[in-house]
Amino acid sequence: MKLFPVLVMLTACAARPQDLSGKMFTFPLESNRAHVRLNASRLDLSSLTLCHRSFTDLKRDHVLFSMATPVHSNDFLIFWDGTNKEIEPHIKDRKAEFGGRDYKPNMWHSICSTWDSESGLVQIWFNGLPSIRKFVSTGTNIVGPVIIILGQEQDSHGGGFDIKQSFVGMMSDVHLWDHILSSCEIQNYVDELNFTPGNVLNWSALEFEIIDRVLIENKLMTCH
Ligand SMILES: *[C@@H]1O[C@H](CO)[C@@H](O)[C@H](O)[C@H]1NC(C)=O
Ligand SMILES: *[C@@H]1O[C@H](CO)[C@@H](O)[C@H](O)[C@H]1NC(C)=O
Ligand SMILES: [Ca+2]
Repeated sequence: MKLFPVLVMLTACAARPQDLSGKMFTFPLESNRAHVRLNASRLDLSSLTLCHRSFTDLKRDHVLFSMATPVHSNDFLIFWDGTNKEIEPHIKDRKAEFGGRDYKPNMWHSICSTWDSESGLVQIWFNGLPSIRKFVSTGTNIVGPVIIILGQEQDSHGGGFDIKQSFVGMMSDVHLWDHILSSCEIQNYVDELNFTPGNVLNWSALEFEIIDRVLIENKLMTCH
């Protein structure tokens, strides 16, 4: 009899989106468990833009964003390859490699990635600087019961974490749109000016669940 009100309360908490403006997730230790699971409200994407800011001192491989479906564990993954010093967007288990980016430790980096299923082209904007557009995967949408995770890289749908690919540091301003943003919209995101929040993932109305040691803290600002 006592269970009923408790269950109602938990459901209400899980369903309520939170405004994380001015906040960040802090991933304070290396683990194969700590992560944040995000709930996307709609998913059938024929094109997309993902933007996020991250701050780390990791030199090894690490994940920045991991979206898996039962069919593709790397349906949409943003990964830093520490050996080859490349940012790698993976789409439908295929990857493109972008080297030559000044991915300095201990500072915020804004990374936006765009992809379109018709052309199959992926492009990244690293701190507002565009890459070339490379072919990765064409034809089919990203569709289905997706699981989106920050902090860990999925080798299976919702699991298969590897401590050597985990993220340690801070992450903020994660937005996902179901279309390709213009370069001006991306620049506004990078400069933290007015931009339309993501309509798939909206940092100002984020539904998420924290598993293990991840904290929500005020975003670090530099003193002007
Ligand atoms: C995600 O959010 C949608 C819309 O609010 C909701 O219907 C769905 O049950 C949620 N899914 C999970 C796994 O929490
Ligand atoms: C994002 O969330 C904010 C705060 O809840 C809301 O005002 C805005 O309309 C949302 N934007 C989108 C595109 O969902
Ligand atoms: Ca892995």
